[in-house]
Amino acid sequence: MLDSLSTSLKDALKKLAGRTVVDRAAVDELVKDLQRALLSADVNVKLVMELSKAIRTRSLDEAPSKVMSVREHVLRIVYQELVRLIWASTDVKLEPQVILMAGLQGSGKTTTTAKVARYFQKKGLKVGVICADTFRPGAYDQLFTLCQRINVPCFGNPQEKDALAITRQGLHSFKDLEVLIVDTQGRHALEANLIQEIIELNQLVKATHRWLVVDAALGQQASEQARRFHEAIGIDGVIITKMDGTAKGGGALSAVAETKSGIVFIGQGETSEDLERFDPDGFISRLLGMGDLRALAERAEEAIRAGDMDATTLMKGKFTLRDMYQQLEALNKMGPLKQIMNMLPLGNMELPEGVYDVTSTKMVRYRIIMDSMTSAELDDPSLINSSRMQRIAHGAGSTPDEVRELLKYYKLMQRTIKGLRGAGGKFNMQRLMKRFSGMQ
Ligand SMILES: Nc1nc2c(ncn2[C@@H]2O[C@H](COP(=O)(O)OP(=O)(O)O)[C@@H](O)[C@H]2O)c(=O)[nH]1
Ligand SMILES: [Mg+2]
Repeated sequence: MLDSLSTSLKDALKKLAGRTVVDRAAVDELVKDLQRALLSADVNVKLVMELSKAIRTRSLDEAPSKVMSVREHVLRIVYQELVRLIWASTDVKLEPQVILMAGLQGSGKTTTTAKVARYFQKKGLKVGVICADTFRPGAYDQLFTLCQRINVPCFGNPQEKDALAITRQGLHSFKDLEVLIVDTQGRHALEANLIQEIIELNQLVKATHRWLVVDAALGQQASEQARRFHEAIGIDGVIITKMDGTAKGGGALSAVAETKSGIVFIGQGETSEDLERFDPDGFISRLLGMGDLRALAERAEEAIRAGDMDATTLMKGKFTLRDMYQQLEALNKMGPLKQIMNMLPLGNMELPEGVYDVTSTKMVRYRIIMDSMTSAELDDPSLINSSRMQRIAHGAGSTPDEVRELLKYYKLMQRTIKGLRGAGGKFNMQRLMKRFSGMQ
């Protein structure tokens, strides 16, 4: 999907690799490349200009963190601005609901109706589909066949010309099902009677959601449809179809986002499986070829939950061996520490090299050593003199050297924490992580 856009964005960013300073010429060149890529994906000129301006100013004005390379610094900004450009996603609740599908003829409504039915079916809900298209010949057969393939009941009546009557019957006969999806008719243009019919259908079915289906090939023109249907029935979600077949998807996405209608799904193929939940973060990450970052951010969040880091203790200035262990445990859950630290927006903080060196095997050893310390020693490691060290080592089947190493590491961590507190005023791991996940 959007392969050429993705390739040109990645190429543009590649040019920054190995640079040590963010200079104006490099940023200008990057911005020009980005503009070219976005415009050829049919993104609106005004949006492209706004985006370029934001990227240029932020890249030059914001101080790059010492632990981030120039490329990472700019990549992060490009990423955030692109997400902002298409930031429009909506919730899909897994509960009983009626969904009205709107859109012009040929946009992919019927195909998408089956895809959406399949989506809810896979989530374990009882789904039924109603064919309210009495305009297009063969509309019922088309929907019926698609539904048959995925084993979803389809209600319709090719003899009946009144869409409201069919829908009324459909609602009645499917009253025991949980999710009902109503496929409606579309004409070639936004005709007044088409709009009138969908208004009446919407009132009749008391739709929980009104989703608009638009063809990605429309590019930025998608916004006109989104606006018209929104005025009529209050569109609360857009599905962009045929992303697999056009280079203009970027235009459709940004145009729809601009109308403030959330994008629910993206269709990218003709079978009922070719539907993807739209999520701006993941989408842009993949576009820029940085899928890992998101996964990493998710792991960071999990670690916060699991590690239960007590930021307040750290703030109060007391940092015990117990705290250290907790920190290490939490950080280790996230994967290679160094990689994570490189991505954290730590300002101009430089972490001592040794902080990265604790492996999980080491941690197990440290845990055993700490288990043979007394409570008082854990709270106040300065109590540990050489005779205590002997005792601890003996109890843990270890050597005094290893105990000394643990204490040395503890001091290093303590200094680091103090440094963080001094540098940032406030040290709050949770906040740090939040900022980190904000750049997913
Ligand atoms: N490649 C591709 N084709 C699609 C997609 N969605 C729909 N189509 C095709 O677009 C054509 C029109 O789709 P249809 O569902 O009948 O549109 P409707 O008139 O809005 O109901 C059909 O040939 C579909 O197979 C998609 O995401 N990708
Ligand atoms: Mg149709």
